Amino acid sequence: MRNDSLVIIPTYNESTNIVRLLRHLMDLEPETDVLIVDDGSPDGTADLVKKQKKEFPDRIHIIEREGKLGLGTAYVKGFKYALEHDYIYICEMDADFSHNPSDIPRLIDPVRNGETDVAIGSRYSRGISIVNWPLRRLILSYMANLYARVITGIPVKDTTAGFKCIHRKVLESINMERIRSNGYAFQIEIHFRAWKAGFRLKEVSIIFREREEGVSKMSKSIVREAIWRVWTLKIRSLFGKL
Ligand SMILES: Nc1nc2c(ncn2[C@@H]2O[C@H](COP(=O)(O)OP(=O)(O)O)[C@@H](O)[C@H]2O)c(=O)[nH]1
Ligand SMILES: [Mg+2]
Repeated sequence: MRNDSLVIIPTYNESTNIVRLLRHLMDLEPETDVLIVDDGSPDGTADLVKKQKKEFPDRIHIIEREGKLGLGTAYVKGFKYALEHDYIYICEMDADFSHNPSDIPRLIDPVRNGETDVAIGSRYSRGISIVNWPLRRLILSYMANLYARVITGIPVKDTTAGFKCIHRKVLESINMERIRSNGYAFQIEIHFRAWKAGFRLKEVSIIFREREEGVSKMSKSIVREAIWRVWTLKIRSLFGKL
């Protein structure tokens, strides 16, 4: 019997984080299952996951892809897996401890008790709760969020948040084949589609910490994608073609 919640974690070269993270997640109460979507990490992340899986064969799952195909398509794979395997509460999370695994129950709870359909771990709902980011990165993220919010109208402060819990009915209503974004824009797109479909979004304040191990995979092209993508989303929705 599987648990009713699944935490999906895309990974690319997270060997310095993944073992500790999985241990932490396996200790959570109530229990949740975990799905790692690894893009053929050259550092052997997938092998470490498979080793841990031996201890928790029913709770740790892994999808291995051939190469670095991006965050968006990794999540789409993960969402499809979650729906096929009847999970009800489906979470997104990074592997680098920027998201505190202990916050997972705080995201699942409001969805489970019917308070909201999507619970978003927010860095901007109570001032700014980000630790160890250089000012440049903070300003970039803050401005990107403001920009995305003003253009799309999504009623949340942290539109690019990658830490959340989504009820399966939201994912069932979204046509995954139409999702085109791959980086930060992917998070904006999920929030936009959920909100336009009439679902409720709620921000849960979290503290976000910059990774201490491994390296960031953010790139200029991911930022550029987000700049354009908000306009396409907005315009398509105006013409009823989301
Ligand atoms: N499967 C997969 N995971 C990725 C890819 N790019 C980034 N990730 C993972 O996505 C999460 C967030 O990426 P990160 O590099 O920390 O981005 P940042 O937090 O914006 O600096 C981490 O768990 C990464 O390992 C990718 O192309 N494929
Ligand atoms: Mg990170």
